[in-house]
Amino acid sequence: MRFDVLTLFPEMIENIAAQSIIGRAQNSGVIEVHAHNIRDYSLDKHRKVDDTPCGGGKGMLMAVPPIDACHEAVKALAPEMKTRTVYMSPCGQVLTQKKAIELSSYDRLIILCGHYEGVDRRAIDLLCDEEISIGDYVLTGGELPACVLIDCVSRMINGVLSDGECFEKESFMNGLLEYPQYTRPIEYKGMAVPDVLLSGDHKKIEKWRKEQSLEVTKKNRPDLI
Ligand code: 4FL
Repeated sequence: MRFDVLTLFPEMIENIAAQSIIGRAQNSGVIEVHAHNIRDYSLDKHRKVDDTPCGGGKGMLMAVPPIDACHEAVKALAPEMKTRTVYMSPCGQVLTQKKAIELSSYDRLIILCGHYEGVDRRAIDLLCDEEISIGDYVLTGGELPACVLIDCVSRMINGVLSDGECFEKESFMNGLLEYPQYTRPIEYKGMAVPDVLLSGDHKKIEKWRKEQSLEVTKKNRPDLI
């Protein structure tokens, strides 16, 4: 799968995507992450990309023409790929595991990141298929949300996770939060690993984990029950 990020801060994307499992997946060729600087598509001699809001108000908005030109150039890099274009925004639908699985079925995601006070609405209406939020808070820009989306979608793609990193039992895959996990030492600062996990009784362990999942979900996320 290919990701193309349209941003004013391409290094933020490149640096994060070069690390850990996403970095490894890029090196092995299962995914590609490309960041494109919208400023390179400014037609202004001072490379200006923003302007004041029509109707007045604080701050600056990203203008349509550089975003449109950047998107056009990026689309042409892989015109045959099945592509979805998304805008990262607190006004979008909140990202879920289900949405990540759905987006992983595309060959390519083009992700638009806003900065300043946002972007001219026409850029979204003209270029984007949907708007995605990563939660009910505002950040300084869409770059960290874009990295969250890339991470979350990538790990649903075959070949990104190893067997040991398998995701079938983790939080959200069954609609509940994950049960608590322990490793050695068996006791630390007076805190013991629950006996049942040392019992070797796989039926009992399975049952305990199900109960714990339900317990932690009731306590922290009753909305998921
Ligand atoms: C995007 C916040 C997606 C939450 C500022 C610019 C944001 C965001 N989800 N804040 N974009």
